[in-house]
Amino acid sequence: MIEWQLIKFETLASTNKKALEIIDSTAAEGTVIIAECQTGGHGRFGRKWYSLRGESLSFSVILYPPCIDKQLFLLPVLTGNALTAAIKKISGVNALLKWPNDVLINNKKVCGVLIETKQINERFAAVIGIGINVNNNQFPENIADKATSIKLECGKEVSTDDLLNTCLEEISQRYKNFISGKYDSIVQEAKQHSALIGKKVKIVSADKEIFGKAVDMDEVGALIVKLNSGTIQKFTTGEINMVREAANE
Ligand code: BT5
Repeated sequence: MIEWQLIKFETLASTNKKALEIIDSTAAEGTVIIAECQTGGHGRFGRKWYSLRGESLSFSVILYPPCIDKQLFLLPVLTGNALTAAIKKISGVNALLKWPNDVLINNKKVCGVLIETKQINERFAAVIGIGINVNNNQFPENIADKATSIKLECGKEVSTDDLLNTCLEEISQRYKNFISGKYDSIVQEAKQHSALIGKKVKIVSADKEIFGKAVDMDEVGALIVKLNSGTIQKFTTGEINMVREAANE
């Protein structure tokens, strides 16, 4: 199991940014950077991540995965699995994984995951940034119709400390499987909680929009899509800007 070492800050621009900075100064595996308030939290492609003091949980976990091969695409998947399990344990609410990096409750986003990597000499480092809407009652107008919080879904306040500890326990268990090459257990778990498999999807990649049906996930966490043309295509995390359920498209 990972030995977690928590470093808490009152305010940071971004926990991922801080984690990437301290990796250079020998941060141990299992270092967790937590901020009560983030002033510049970000998602993928520089998109903004909203977090509020006292309502959101924002943290970044530093890991040094031994393999730097395509199995790394399983990191966001195992993280999503862990978050889904932690939310269920803490609140009883069922959450689903929206590949590649979102966790949804009732089709609304409750967590976002941003993984950033860095090569330091021979060592490969991964910063797993996690944002969870915990006790939020409302959201900025531009995300109000697509965001939710655990409290809004289960009807009660949730302790951010308990949630953090549960998330770390769940990540630890799954990272152990990852390290020992039990990739299949990660993929199987993700398939059980997938918000996309079996659904029509619209995938935005570079400037292209691709329509099809998500049919499966492969052994390294790539989404397998049957395109409307009939062709089967695999998508890996890095190349995708956005995936949306596309009921009527
Ligand atoms: C993500 O990006 O969902 C990854 C978010 C990761 C945030 C954590 S917080 C700790 C660590 N430090 C950081 O600086 N980041 C990480 P992406 O898939 O690009 O989604 C971003 C989009 O989600 C935005 O463009 C909004 O539409 C939406 N969004 C922003 N804030 C949200 C929120 N609080 N709840 C739900 N949706 C949100």
